[in-house]
This record gives sequence, C-alpha cells and structure tokens, in this order.
Amino acid sequence: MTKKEFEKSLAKKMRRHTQLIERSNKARKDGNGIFTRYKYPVLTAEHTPPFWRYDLNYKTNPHLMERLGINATFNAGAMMFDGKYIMVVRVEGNDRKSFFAIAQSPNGIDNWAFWDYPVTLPETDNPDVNVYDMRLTHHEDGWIYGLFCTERKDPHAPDGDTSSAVADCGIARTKDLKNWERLPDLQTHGGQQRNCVLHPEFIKNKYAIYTRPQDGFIDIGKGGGIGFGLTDSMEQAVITKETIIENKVYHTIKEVKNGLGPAPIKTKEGWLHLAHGVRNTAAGLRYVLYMFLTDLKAPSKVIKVPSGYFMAPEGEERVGDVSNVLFSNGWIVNGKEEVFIYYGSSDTRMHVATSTVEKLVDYVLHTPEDGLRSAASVMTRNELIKQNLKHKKK
Ligand code: M1P
Repeated sequence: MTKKEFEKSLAKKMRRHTQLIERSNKARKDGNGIFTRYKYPVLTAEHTPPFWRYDLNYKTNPHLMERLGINATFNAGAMMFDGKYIMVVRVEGNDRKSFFAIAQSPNGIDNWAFWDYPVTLPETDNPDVNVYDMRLTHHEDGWIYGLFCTERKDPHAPDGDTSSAVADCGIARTKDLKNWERLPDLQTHGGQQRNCVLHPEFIKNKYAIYTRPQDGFIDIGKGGGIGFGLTDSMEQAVITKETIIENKVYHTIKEVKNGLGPAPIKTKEGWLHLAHGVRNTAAGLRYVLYMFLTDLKAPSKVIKVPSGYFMAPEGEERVGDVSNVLFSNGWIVNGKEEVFIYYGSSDTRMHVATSTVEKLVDYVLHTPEDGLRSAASVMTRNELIKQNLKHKKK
C-alpha cells in the first residue's frame, strides 16, 4: 500500500467506526408489555476503537493489518456515573483473555463509546489468568465495588489436562472508575465461586454477598443455587456461613444451575433480583434470564419467584461463541424509575432492554408461580382463560 492508499483506507475505517457508534437505536414494536427490546446490539467487537486493534503507523504497519483483534464484548456491569450511562464491559481479545473496559452513553440506548484505555486492574500475589463478568455495586460505605470472576489454572489438574480451572470471586473498588484498588479474593468454604454480587446496603452492620458455590469449573456438582453470606470487611472478605436462598429445581429453567445477575434494585415491595437460569438440552446448555423478589428487611428471604423465564435468546441473540445464552450482570434505574437491562447474548455482544420499576414489580408479583407439573401448569392457564372468556361474554 502506498502512503496515500494507507491514509485513505484508514480514514474509511475511522468513518465506518464513527457511523457505527453514532447509529441511533430503535425500540422494537413487537414487545410483550413487560420490556422493550431494541433493533441493534449496543456493543459489539466492532465498537472497540480501531486504535485498540490496529497499528496506525504507516512505517510499522504499511498494509494496515489488524494486530490485536477483539473477539467479543459481553456480560457488562452497569451504573449511572456523572450523569452518564456506564458499562464495565467484558472485552475478550482474539487471544481468549478477557479484560474490563468502560463504555459510556448519554441515553443508555445508543452512542456507546469506549474510553480510550481499558481498566488496568491490579493483580493479587496469585495472578489471575482470566477475569470477567464484573458486578458493580455503589455501596452505602461510599465505594464502588466490582466483584468479578477470577480464573486460574487448576493446580491439581492431571498432567495433560490443559483446560481445568479454578474460579473465585475477585474484588476491586474505585471512586472514579479509573483508579482501581484490588482487594484479596473472597474466601468461602463452598468450593469454587462465580456470579458473586455485593448487596448495596449493610445487613446487621456487615457486608452481604450473594454467591454461587460450585464443585467444579463448569460442572456445578453438589453445589449450585444462589447463596448468601455476611462478611465483616471487604478488605479481607470471608464468608463463614453461606446459605442457599434460591435453589436450582428439577424440570425448570434453572434445573442445572443459576446465578445472580446485577445487584438488586430496592423497591417498595422488596428487593428486585435479575438472575440467569440454565437447563440442559440435546443442543447443550441454554441460559435464560429470570427474576425474583426478596424481603425488604431481610434480602436473603425470597418472597416471590414468577414461573419460567423473563427473557430468552431470540433471533441473532441465539448464535455466538457460546450459543443459546442470555446473561445479564448489569442494569440501571434512572431518575424516572426507568430500568435499562444490559444483557450479553451468546457470549458475543451486548444488548439493552428497557422497562420500568413499576412494570417489573408488577411482572414479578402477578406472574403465577411454577406448579412444577404439567397438570398444574394447565390448571393455572385454564384459570386465566376462564377469567378472560367470562369477561368477553359480558
Ligand atoms: O457461557 C455461558 C456463561 O457461563 C458462565 O456462567 P455460569 O457460571 O452460570 O455457568 C460464565 O462464564 C459466563 O460468563 C458465561 O456467559
């Protein structure tokens, strides 16, 4: 490529990137009344700045080739910060290592742009091989905490097993989302941990953490279910008593495993939780999102679980690096009580769905619970039909 061709090609690349970032998103009209999906994903690998991927110097990269590709952008934590909608995105390079990067938007729906540099997350004495899926909590102690999965090779894996890993809960905190202080990993006694989330308020003067104990890295084994425990400090977080508060259940959307999503939203009716449930199928695991409500005074006490899923993968969401997966670890409530649910599809891209606190609470309180048998499901549906037809005949 001549220098002139290089410059022309680079200008085209930058223009395309800007067009992608500035493309306006459109609410889809085919909703179910509970939430609204949007036409485009909010973040994809192509949204990452070209200067993260290409060497833009003609002298060292005369063919304008990609040097450090990005494979995916997914499973983001989210919060409002300085009047902007913020995501702490799991960005995965072509090298399969995930890292965190902040993206911001003025309206939560489109114009999502990454900050120039990803998060430089300090390591502990036992360096992580991979970090991912950060849950953000603006705690009443004043800090913004990020709890995430930290993964290291399993030291006890037999020779030749180059994939077994140990998952733990990593902890970092910040006041400005730029400077992060790394704290020791959470200690629990339930084996491995993933999907840990810090509750935003003190409970009995202690920090409260939702957990998800598991025996193996992928296989939950005898573990599983969403757990809950208290720790005196986040600087040396230790949970000695972990209680399962929301269990996996046979022949439901969470029969294999489940895990909490973002930190819960406080509502008049209770703490509103978003979680993922996993079941096994002939085509592999299927991840869907579901909700439940816990007691306002005792957030570990589940008071309502609607039957079935809240959201399941559809259309392009169904396909990706790990297909048939919806996963959410970030949502934002704005000043108008509107809820922006950020969800990753198939471990590949990020989307938004919008609703309101009022609608979501209505959904949780008025969707019948799971009767756990086909006959019970038919009875529940018949009741709905009977009421509707009675109404129609009047
Ligand atoms: O690949 C699907 C998801 O698998 C894991 O979730 P869980 O621990 O519940 O099985 C996580 O690695 C998550 O990032 C991923 O989206």
